[in-house]
Amino acid sequence: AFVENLLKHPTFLDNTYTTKFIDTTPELMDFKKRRDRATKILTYIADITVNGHPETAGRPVPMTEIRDPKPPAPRSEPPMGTRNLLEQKGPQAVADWMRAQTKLLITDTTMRDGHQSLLATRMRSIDMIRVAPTYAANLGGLFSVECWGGATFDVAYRFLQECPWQRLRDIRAAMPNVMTQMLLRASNGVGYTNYPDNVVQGFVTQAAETGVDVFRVFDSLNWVENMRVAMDAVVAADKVCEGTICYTGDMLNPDRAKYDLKYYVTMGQELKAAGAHVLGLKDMAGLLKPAAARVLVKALKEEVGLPIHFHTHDTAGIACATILAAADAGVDAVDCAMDALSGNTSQATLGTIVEALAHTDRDTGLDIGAIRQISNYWEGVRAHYAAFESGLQAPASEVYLHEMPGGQFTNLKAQARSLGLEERWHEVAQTYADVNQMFGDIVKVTPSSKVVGDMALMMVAQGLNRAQVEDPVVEVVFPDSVVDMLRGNLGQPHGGWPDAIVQKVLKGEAPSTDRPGANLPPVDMAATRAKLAADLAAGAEEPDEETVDDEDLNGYLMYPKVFMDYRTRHRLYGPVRTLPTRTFFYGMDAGEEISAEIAAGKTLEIRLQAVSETGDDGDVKVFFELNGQPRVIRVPNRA
Ligand code: BTN
Ligand code: 3PY
Ligand code: ZN
Repeated sequence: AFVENLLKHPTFLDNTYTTKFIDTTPELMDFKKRRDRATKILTYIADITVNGHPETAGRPVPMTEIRDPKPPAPRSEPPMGTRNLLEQKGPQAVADWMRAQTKLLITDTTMRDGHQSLLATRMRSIDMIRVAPTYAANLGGLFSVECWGGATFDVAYRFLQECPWQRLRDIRAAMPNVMTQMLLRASNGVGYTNYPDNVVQGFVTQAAETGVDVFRVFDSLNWVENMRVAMDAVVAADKVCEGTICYTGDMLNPDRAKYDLKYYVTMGQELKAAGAHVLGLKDMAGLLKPAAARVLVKALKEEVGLPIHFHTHDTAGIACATILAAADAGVDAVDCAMDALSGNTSQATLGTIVEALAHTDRDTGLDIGAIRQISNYWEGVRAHYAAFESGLQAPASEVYLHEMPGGQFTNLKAQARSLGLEERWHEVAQTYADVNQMFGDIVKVTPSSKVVGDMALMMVAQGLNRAQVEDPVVEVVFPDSVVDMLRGNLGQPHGGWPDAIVQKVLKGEAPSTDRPGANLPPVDMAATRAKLAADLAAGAEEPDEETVDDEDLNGYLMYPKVFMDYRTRHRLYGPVRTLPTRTFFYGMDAGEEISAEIAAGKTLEIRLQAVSETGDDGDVKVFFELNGQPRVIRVPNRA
């Protein structure tokens, strides 16, 4: 009944893994524990085989003949790369080298923004870790691999039943020569709300320790004041601090003068003064047009004097053109996704940029053959995630109207569908634009983008227009996130919040204009750790289930409930992160055999023999062979 309740629980979708402790401490693994972990994994497979995975129910199914994707072989030992430079000479040397060399440097975003923007962030660690040695050997000339942060942290615990820290540690170990990169929402960490300063500092320190080399730090309202705590922590950890401008509006349009060239140059100078080694230019919605990119990049290069790293999305189909314009204007590094996970709301196509610049003075120096091989691997990986495809058919210039970030677009569309508003999507898009104007034309990126999205969905669902919402005599119940933002809890936008809407939403309550972290008391780390350990011990059946290391503590501080739910499920299902993706989402067929390396050198060979009819007690017996020995697992049929 416990399993049944858990699987029915809405947050089952947040699955996990966890036992770093066991995985990294083999001497603790006696025979009994090994058997227990195997039983847990078999229980998971049996349950999914009989009842299906709740996240894939009713969704498109991968082709039946789909094969486990095989990464291309590493061609050599990993060459020296950017990570070696960072280790030997530090972050300033990396920045100096960027400016001194002439290639267009490339970050591969496939393992973070690529799948966040195309596959609802659902890519599993095993699919990334397997190909990491090939990146190290065959694409050692990449500037960095973005593989952590943004929505991936939360989704790993919540939906994939995996520890995000372990993902990072494993990628780092498998790819020792290329810098890893993460997206950090400054004081919002990898969450949707401002955290106390010591939580942000602790998180950055841990991320640096576990394996992040480049931190792209942004604030969802472009408020530099609210970025300092995170940026200082990155600098203190001796990692590359990419202080980042979020691009919004339409810079060359005189009717959108709020975000003009001067605005961006001033912010770039503030970020430099705040300690950035590199200036990030983050066009999260794909709004920067080629002509504006030319002007903006040139001005930032000349007037800020930091190397520039440009990020954009292909939502309107123009990302390659914008990147080429930026390259012409002297941008130092750009983000692309491997071909098979590029385009639409994702990044520009990596192989295409490499080809476009070959034999020019910005030649990337990357091996197009190696890129094709790796992209073919990603094509095979993507096929396993058919359930999470958005069904987006084409790029669209409508992005210039609504300005939704690529990472939010398909998510908001899915939310609209679940509210029965799918047919009214274009109305949602227009309303999103109206809400933006109502809030004073703000930067929209996580978490401010979520607030605008909440408000827009609410208005369309309730048939309210902007004039009604702003009318002091019309009663409106605002979403909590809107109230929170206008109280000042995400910080201050350029030009402040419009008075009238603040008055109406806060009903006369005075908003705060302080940096939110200034009013949040520090978390007592020792007490929190003790409480977490005690809570975990309360339900533990084995000693390893009580362990709380620094990574766990930081996971818990970001997402207390998500973390605890993950651990509860881990207790039941064990290290399911080691299962092939097909098995994780669809279970096994009779006669099928898989292997799962549950710890270094400890591989389970699992064969599904047969599945019984449902018995009078409602249970199904699932017959396995585990390393040659017969095993039977009973699970309730809930179908
Ligand atoms: C953005 O707002 O810019 C990005 C939002 C990403 C949200 C991710 S998508 C999958 C997962 N499900 C959610 O409801 N949130 C995260
Ligand atoms: C995130 O914060 O997850 C983003 O991708 C913002 O663009
Ligand atoms: Zn992005």
